[in-house]
Amino acid sequence: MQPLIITVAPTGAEVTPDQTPHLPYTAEALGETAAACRAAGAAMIHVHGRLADGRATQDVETFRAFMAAVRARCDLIVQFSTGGALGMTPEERAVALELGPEMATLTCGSVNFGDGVFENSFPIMRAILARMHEFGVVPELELFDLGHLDNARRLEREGALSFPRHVDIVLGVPGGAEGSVENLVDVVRRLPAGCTWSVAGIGRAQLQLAATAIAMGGHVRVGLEDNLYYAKGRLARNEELVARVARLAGELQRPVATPQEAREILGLRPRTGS
Ligand code: KMH
Ligand code: ZN
Repeated sequence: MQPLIITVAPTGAEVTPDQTPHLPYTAEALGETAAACRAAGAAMIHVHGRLADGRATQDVETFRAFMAAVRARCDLIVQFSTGGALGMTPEERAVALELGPEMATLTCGSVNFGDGVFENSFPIMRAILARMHEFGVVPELELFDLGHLDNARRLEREGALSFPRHVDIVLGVPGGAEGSVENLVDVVRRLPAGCTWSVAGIGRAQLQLAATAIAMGGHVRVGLEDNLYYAKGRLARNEELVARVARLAGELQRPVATPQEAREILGLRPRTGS
């Protein structure tokens, strides 16, 4: 099996600072969290922007400062969100790609998201992909529902996307595919040859699906964007969630990837300087 790539999604767009004292929503806090998660075993960081008061933003200058704060402290792969927050326009979501992060997410279809809708029509997906191509950003395909893989294959047939790709299977969003081992196995079984994959289990599904992915040879995403708790009633710090996955991998005799090993696995260029 490949070394395990652990991605941390430390902030997201929907979690608010009043829900947890551990949300790193400033550049300084994000940088410190990145360094702590790197030390705990993470290889990649999934970045959302926040304003000083904690509100979500996809603004270029915020992403510039957040990326610099991470890069000043560690060598994690920096992956930008293009999902942003519910209700943002596609242009707003994709504007910071001009900074050329190594990777960015592409959600492969619309999905109910709590009481709202996370909108990803084909025109939106094509526009975000075109911007990624323009700035040489490698997409990570986010699948929130079982038909999203079929949407990605349609984009491939159109020539907008090529496989194999790295795919993140997000399970347990209220409105998306349930966070079950059955759903994970179903999607993994249908992935095109050569794809690598990770699972992001939402809420209580995070731990069980992380353990399953380690055993299956996949990769894992954890963090407060997806799950606020370390255990019932006990709020988590991002680095604790990363460290627990790294320990589980150790018990299962699966090595944990450094960022440079993860770059090789994901076909990214080796990082030189900042
Ligand atoms: N905030 C969610 C509506 C992504 O980062 O690419 C979408 C999201 C996906 O978080
Ligand atoms: Zn996200």
